[in-house]
Amino acid sequence: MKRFKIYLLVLLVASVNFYGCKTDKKPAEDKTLAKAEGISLTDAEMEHGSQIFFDKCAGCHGSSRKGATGPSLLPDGNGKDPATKALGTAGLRAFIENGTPGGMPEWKGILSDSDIELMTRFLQVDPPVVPPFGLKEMKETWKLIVPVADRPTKPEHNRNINNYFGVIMRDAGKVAIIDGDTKEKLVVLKTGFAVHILRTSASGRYIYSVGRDGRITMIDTYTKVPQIVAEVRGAFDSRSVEVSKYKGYEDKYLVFGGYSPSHIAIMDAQTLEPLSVTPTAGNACDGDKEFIEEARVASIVASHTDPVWICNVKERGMVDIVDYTDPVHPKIEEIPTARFLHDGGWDATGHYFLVAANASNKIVVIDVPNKKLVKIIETGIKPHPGRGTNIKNKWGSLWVTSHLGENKLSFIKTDKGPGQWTVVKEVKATGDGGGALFVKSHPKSKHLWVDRTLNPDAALNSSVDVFDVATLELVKTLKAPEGVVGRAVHFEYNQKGDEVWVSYFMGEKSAIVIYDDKTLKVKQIIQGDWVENPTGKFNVYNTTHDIY
Ligand code: DHE
Repeated sequence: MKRFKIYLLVLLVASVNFYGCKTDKKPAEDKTLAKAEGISLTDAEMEHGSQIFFDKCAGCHGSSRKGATGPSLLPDGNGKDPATKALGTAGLRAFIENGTPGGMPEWKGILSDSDIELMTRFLQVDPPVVPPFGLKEMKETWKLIVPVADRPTKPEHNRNINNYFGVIMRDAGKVAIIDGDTKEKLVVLKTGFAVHILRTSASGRYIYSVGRDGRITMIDTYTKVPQIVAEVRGAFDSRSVEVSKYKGYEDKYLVFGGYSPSHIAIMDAQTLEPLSVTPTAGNACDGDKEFIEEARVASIVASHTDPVWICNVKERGMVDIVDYTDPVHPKIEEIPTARFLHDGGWDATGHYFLVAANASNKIVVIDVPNKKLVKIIETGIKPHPGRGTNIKNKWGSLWVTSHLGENKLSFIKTDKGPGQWTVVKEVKATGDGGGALFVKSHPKSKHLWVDRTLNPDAALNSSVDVFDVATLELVKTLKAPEGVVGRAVHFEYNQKGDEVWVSYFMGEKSAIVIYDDKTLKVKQIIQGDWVENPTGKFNVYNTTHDIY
């Protein structure tokens, strides 16, 4: 039995009406009962169960429990996955406590016994309904803190913004801005519940964060100390945000991907004023005409060659090419691919986009300028590339993915010639099992880095492997340095491409460890009260120019 420890930490929000949606209302009185055969929940229990589900389960099972990377969890089943009523209280408890070999974490010891008992009942009654959240609701949450006219027209400092790093402190709901040249922490800003990713504007001036509360926060780096200049909530739950990068549209528009409700929202990138919302519900990609209401928007990338974003609609397996020339009425072309789309990135030319259909064990390749599906490639169990990474060696130009479900790095040839769009090489990392989340290299580097964050073996999840780009042989396994205790996750290079920053989270001594990419020696360890479970790190230059 796989023994994943803490996957998503306990983050309780005092009072909620829907998953993570804060209200000022007092907790509901315990009178209305949600009922199924022999099962009942008070309103307060329903609310608490919803919050636990949102924090810990919705990412894989879907907010409306219809299933995604994990199976559906509906009282009467969905014709494919078993009915939760049939699994019953004892069956559900066994799954929740022990996890599954398919990758579900083991929640015993993380959730209290009474919360596990509550979840066995919560999962046997109908899921709560997602209330509407459209343009009107979005506009009500919009806060323009510093109007454009009141912002500086040039930097108020002599620092190199291009080498700033935005670092997510997930559990604290904060983003730290660090000067990558001096390694000084410039500021730690409160950005919302469980921030997930950061992206930068095409000019590099603004950093945008998005979190699991659907909140987008816009940070200006021109001020002496970076500051929040606007905020908006795009949905109840989300994971992705991106900006317009095509010539003539720099710093103009922002796109937001809603998990719940599932939609694509476009905002003004200078102010975050919401401009339009397009729901993503629709038929699935595989032609069976199954209509999918919860069609969450997973990764989004911005094209440098056309005025479009590529938005990946997870449950439907649709790649949506969103033309933002008219942001109020965006033209969206859908390309049917494979379920369930998750994370991905550009090939080295910026012409092709590769995305993991993780539950189908596939990587989908899209020719973006021609809006065409090129190929669907079988790679391994649950590919999880992050944005992937591009390297070049005797096998050609290769885009790399790691896997969550098995110990495998797959190298897909992206340049023309024999073997294009096939896996030309596979390599194993140290030890057994999967659990890898991210890979990273840099055009100037001779190294390829991979983590094993969700591997149950503490020795593996706290270390990273470094491979030689030319030979694809393992160069070294780097253990967590002394004084650092946690799981290693996610990599980012500095602007020059000679340092690698690694986060250590979910342990007693969080840190950001900076390695010299040439010597693989530790250059600096960033720790302190403010370094709380760091996750993603985003260098302004690399994020703006999609260097990975
Ligand atoms: Fe992520 C990227 C969704 C769990 C850290 N994560 C993404 C993206 C998606 C996603 C759709 C791509 C965004 C893009 O490119 O536009 N992640 C999800 C989930 O649904 C999931 C499985 C469960 C959940 O409830 O969130 C999940 N992710 C995690 C984690 O547990 C991680 C390790 C820590 C955390 O934040 O909870 C984590 N995800 C990240 C990071 C990225 C990311 C650091 C950005 C990678 C990059 O280099 O761009």
